[in-house]
Amino acid sequence: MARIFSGIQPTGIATLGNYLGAIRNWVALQAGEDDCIFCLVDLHAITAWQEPTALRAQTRQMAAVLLACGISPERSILFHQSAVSAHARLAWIFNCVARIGWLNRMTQFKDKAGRDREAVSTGLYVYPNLMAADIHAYHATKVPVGDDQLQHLELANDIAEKFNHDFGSAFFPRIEPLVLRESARVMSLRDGARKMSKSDPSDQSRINLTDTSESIAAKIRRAKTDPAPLPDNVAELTDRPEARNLVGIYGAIMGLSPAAVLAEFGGGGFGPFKEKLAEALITHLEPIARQTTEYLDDPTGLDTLLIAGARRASAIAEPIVEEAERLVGFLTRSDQNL
Ligand code: AQP
Repeated sequence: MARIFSGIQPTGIATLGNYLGAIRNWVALQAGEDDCIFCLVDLHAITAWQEPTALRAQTRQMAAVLLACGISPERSILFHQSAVSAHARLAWIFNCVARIGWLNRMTQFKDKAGRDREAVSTGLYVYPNLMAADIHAYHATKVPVGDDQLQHLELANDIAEKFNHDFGSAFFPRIEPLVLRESARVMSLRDGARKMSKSDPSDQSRINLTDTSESIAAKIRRAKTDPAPLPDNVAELTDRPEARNLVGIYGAIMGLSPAAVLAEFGGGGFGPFKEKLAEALITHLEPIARQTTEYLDDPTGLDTLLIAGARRASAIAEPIVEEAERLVGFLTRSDQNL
């Protein structure tokens, strides 16, 4: 039996991209025999500016969405990262293990920092070290990730290898990326070249998992497309990012390959296809939005679940991180015999 760790940033309302690319895979993983730990990574969230009041609300909201999607607080451990100090403590050790040259190669930092690299937080730069700590604090060995996170996982393995070498132990195990099924990468509804993102300034660019049926229908109706009808074969989607994205979303929701979607809609205009797509999304997402509201109506119940999750997470991470601290040479409680 292995331990699976994955996280999501409470930087806004979870999107259809988060759902198809991550959350529904997490729900499916719960049917297996591995232990599952799902974390609301608020420490990662503040690598970019978050309004404090909004961050608190978004953390509860993300918990509610995950529960509504089917994450079970009994089967899995669900908690927020800042409630378990082991993450930050191990991340600091990893800041001192990872090399600047390793972080300089991280393409996600380059993408997220953009042209204004001098002005972003140092937290954004060391974000991969914290991600390594998130996983290694639990000796987790399986991590479900999208393609964009593979480089960070390789870094997490490099950090573990150097730690093990420097401190003469085989303490941290290797991590394997978990690629479950063809993980859907969902793109913005306004620009097929950019991924759908919960912190995109344009609400029209994304489907939020809490959107009303009317809002979903309107966003899909307005989604950017091109003037040509839908093609008959998948190869012809290559240079049509917006069409490819909508076909991909419909396929992911309906459990169909893009070829099967085109067999049904190829040759037709976007109008009728968009209607079917909106219908499928509403059927799938409406129960999630409804249950999210129910969870949010009981913030005390939600907090009780999160606190219980944090206790279970701490019980696993504390002895692991304390041993890492001991290996580094910190005077730990086990040395002090008090
Ligand atoms: N558009 C997407 N398509 C498929 N998968 C996606 N994920 C995010 N966007 C898409 C996956 O969702 C998980 C959690 O992501 P995250 O919150 O940790 O950070 P992110 O990847 O940066 O997601 P966002 O929505 O774009 O957040 P912001 O706007 O805050 O940067 C990850 O497994 C991710 O791959």
